[in-house]
Amino acid sequence: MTLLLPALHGPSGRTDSSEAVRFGAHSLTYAQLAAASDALAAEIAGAGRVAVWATSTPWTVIAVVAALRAGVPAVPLNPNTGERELAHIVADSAPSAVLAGAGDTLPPALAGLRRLDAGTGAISAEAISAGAFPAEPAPDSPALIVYTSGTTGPPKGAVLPRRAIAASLDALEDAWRWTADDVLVHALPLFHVHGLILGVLGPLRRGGSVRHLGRFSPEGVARELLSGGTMLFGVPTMYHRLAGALGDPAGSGSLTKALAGARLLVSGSAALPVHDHERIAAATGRRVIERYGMTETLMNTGVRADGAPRAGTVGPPLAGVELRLVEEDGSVLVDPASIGEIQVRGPNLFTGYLNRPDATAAAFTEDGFFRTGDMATVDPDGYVRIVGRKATDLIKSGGYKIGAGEIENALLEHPGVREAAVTGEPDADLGERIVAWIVPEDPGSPPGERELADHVAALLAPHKRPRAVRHLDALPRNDLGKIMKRSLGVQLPR
Ligand code: MCA
Ligand code: AMP
Repeated sequence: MTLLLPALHGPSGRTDSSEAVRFGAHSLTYAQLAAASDALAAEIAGAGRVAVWATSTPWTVIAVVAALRAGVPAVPLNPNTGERELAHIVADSAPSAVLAGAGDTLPPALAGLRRLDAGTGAISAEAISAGAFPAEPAPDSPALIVYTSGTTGPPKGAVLPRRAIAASLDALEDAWRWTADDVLVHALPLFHVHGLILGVLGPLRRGGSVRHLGRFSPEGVARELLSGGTMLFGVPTMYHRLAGALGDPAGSGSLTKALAGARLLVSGSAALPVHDHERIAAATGRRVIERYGMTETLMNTGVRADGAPRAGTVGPPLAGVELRLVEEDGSVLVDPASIGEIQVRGPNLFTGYLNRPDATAAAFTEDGFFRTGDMATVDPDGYVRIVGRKATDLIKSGGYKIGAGEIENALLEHPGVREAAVTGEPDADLGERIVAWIVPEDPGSPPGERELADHVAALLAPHKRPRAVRHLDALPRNDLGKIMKRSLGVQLPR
């Protein structure tokens, strides 16, 4: 059976001293990562599911690799998650333990769980004895459960099987000629697909390495790319900030050199504006390539390393991915140049939403295609162009997907809010910024912008906080009482 991480768990794994991961001054070789994760795996073997306190540290890598080694599904948790969202995720995923770093302080919502700290301790002699770990679990067995927002209600847990991770990473290997010699640089959070699966499991599956910046900064990107980094992964907000830094006369020299010298600059999670593409190309002579994915589908399309990057396109379907555009009535588009919803099928897909058979059934067509909700056209050479989203109630801000409904519910819990509607507005840095339209309980003393932002951050997560609050006397509603968001000046998909 093919192993998910052969470089760590295979008979000819990399037990040498080559670097696997580096976070600032803290790095782990393949041998150290294998020993530390095996030690933790021995402790969690047989557990039903484990949560991982997914800080941007080597502890998260050890914990996730340990869970994969033990064949125990892992639920990565955003350490900034607010109390309401965290309580939902814990109740829904019912982990039997939480894996964290030794110094981490965990919130009360996790207090009832057995805590195991990821350490760099070596595996015990007993655990190392033959049979301590199961063989590679079945390809369809769950590896990770990643929570993702929908238009309404709390986030849903997307169950990602091992075969989806392996298939998607191998399709990227093919598209990008990704090898063990690559050193990936990024600063993405480790509780989503982009940062964790592509950004950590990607290098580990290839036997290469990753350098995580801890926190994004153009200086950090320049430093790591100039000292051996070959690839950069980021969300459009990061490329927007890099484009800005390139235009800054003070210190842009090393960044220009760093970006110009990288083998591959890859953007994903949201659309990279053409303006930022062009600013980076003009300053460095290098073009950023885009790939298109989703928590539920992992990666669907991508511009190939030897392909022609074109601003505004996300490239052709990756190996093994069937992609089609459909009309509103579900019929497959005959003219791909007209706009349709993207549907995908392939080994890269999730198996369903945890505890949500209704949502899972609604997400798939009868013939097994996943309805992405993304609207696109296809160029004559097969390059996909995403032109918008079906749902206006999904907001992409800083590369995070956020449902308007969950923020509206949180706002309505504030005593000063009588009615609330949330929209996304174009934002040069974040792509979209969250705007809250509220009818205050007392128009004479409405809750302040900061107060509402803190309220949402504490209940849900800081990236879900409104960046602007607008007061209204009443929300515009149609005859059925439904809020007419178009009247709030929301930018709808073209
Ligand atoms: C701010 N903060 C607060 C508040 N305001 N905390 C509590 N209450 C508040 N009111 C904190 C934040 O938690 C954060 O803390 C810090 O202040 C800065 O927050 P913010 O300004 O919002 O963010 P930023 O620093 O400007 O971040 C921009 C970013 C970020 C770095 C681009 O948005 C980001 O990392 N985006 C990546 C999203 C991503 O990975 N998406 C992938 C999912 P602290 O300092 O502790 O952080 S999509 C996916 O996976 C699919 C498959 C795909 O296609 O890729
Ligand atoms: P998430 O559900 O957080 O994984 O986000 C997935 C969504 O991000 C997709 O459905 C798209 O709307 C969007 N997305 C991801 N990559 C791209 C891209 N390269 N260009 C445009 N949108 C993207």
